[in-house]
Amino acid sequence: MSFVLPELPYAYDALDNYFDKETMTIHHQRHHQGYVNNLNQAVKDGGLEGETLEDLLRNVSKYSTAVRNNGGGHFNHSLFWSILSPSPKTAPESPLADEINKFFGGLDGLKEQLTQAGLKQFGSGWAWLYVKHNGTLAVSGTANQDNPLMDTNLTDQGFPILGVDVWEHAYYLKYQNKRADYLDAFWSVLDWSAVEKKYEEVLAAF
Ligand code: MN3
Repeated sequence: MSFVLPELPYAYDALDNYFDKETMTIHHQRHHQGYVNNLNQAVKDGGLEGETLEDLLRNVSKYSTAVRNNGGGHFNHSLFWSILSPSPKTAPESPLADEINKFFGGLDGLKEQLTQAGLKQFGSGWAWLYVKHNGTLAVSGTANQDNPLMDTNLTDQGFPILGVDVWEHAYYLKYQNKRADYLDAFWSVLDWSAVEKKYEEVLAAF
């Protein structure tokens, strides 16, 4: 069973005021498709057919760089598309909102920390809100296509529930070098109902 590119749950131009159609099309059809294709090849080369994506990432230190980069690329982008919406829920509710208040002093505090994690990432990478293995919430940035699921992350391990792509391919056509403007736009298309759903899935798996 090969990995497949998930369809976007909205049209390529649906987020157009914030994320333009051309960027969304290239990002999904070429970048993400490329990670899927290369992951399938890397899984075949490594004799890893049948492993779930999550299990590959949890044990990624044992596998090739191609599994790490492309498995991360597939997982990260699948999460990213799923938390965006043209008609987003603009703030979380309890219980996630309570935890955000507890760890970040409110939604604005979380947005500030995530934005800083994205801005500080030198070169390509991601900024994350994730649930640590002890159940607490945390923010981190990772390079390339790494994420908090990976066992190569020694200090920031857990289950990502919100990720924002800060590779230039995610914003350069519309925002050029202005990563801060792109990160600002991200909050306008982030659907908190999708993040709440991820959070509930993670808690249910504890
Ligand atoms: Mn990307």
